[in-house]
Amino acid sequence: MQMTMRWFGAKYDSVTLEQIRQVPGVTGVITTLYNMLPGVVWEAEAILSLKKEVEAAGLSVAGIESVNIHDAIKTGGPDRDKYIENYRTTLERLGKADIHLVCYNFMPVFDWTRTDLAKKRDDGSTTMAYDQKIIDTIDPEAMTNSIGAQSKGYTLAGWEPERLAKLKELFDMYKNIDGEKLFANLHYFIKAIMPVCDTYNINMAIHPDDPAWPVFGLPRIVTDKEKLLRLIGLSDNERHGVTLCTGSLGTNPQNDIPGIIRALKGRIHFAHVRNLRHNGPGDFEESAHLSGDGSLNIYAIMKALYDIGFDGPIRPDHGRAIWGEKAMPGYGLYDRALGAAYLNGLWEAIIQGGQE
Ligand SMILES: [Mn+2]
Repeated sequence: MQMTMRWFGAKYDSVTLEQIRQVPGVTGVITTLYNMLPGVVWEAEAILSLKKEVEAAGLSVAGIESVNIHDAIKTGGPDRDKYIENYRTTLERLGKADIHLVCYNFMPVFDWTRTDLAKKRDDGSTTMAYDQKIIDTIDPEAMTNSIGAQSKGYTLAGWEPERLAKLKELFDMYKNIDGEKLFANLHYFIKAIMPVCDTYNINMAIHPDDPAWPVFGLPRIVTDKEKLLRLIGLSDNERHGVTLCTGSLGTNPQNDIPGIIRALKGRIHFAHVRNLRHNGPGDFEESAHLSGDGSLNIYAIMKALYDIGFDGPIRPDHGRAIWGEKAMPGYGLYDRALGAAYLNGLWEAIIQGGQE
């Protein structure tokens, strides 16, 4: 595996490439052209200059998270072929720039949902949290406004204000889209892009839905082992794979994550490994990575990844806000660096333990 951290670009991120370079064992970043709205074709020059900037800092571009999918593709709208063609062109340009991993999601309207971006924990740190009881009392607009108000001025990934300004329109687009239609639209998209992925050796890694159940009545199709296996079955092509996100799948305590990892052998192209603590049904908060701080067994997760021969990038995903750091919620340097070091330690112990 390759240990990485997400980096949003010099204009958007409070963390620098120079800082990331000093986290032991981190050799690459997962990045994106953060100002690109879903549907637009990425300029080859912009891709190359991003790559040059990362490499000048002594790191590699291990993958792109994300190239976002236009709502016309997700809803199967009349102009979806135009947007799929744009997506194919972007993939082609990424491939030509020697970038071979793309993470994306197929969630309607919202990329991810939280009710609190800075919940205070006992140790004085703050973290992102979700409570279904709160969601049940508000409407999507109230949640969007509350997320915006808590974002500390940062643009949050997947919460593009330009898109969410048209929230009502977006919900109307998905009015007649149930899980089956969404799944069929994903199938159409995968079939259309696989030939380009073959030509340029690009692994596509779909991110699970977060949280792993329907929010505001919007359908969810990537939430558990059964759905993941059905999804993988859409194409025999191994380039069609998943981002194994423990924090998203882990929102449902019924999900046996090491079991899911073993079932997806060969199709996990990218891993987000973090922990969370369940406080009650539909109520969780993002904890420190350490197994003892949350509800997931992170050792068992890393061991399962090792056992299936996982060799893609891993990132510690989110972190808590600690030591007074001012950063985008979930994406400060300190706790993610602790997370990366911990995951690297587990990996080393697994390898060395196996040699005894
Ligand atoms: Mn994730």
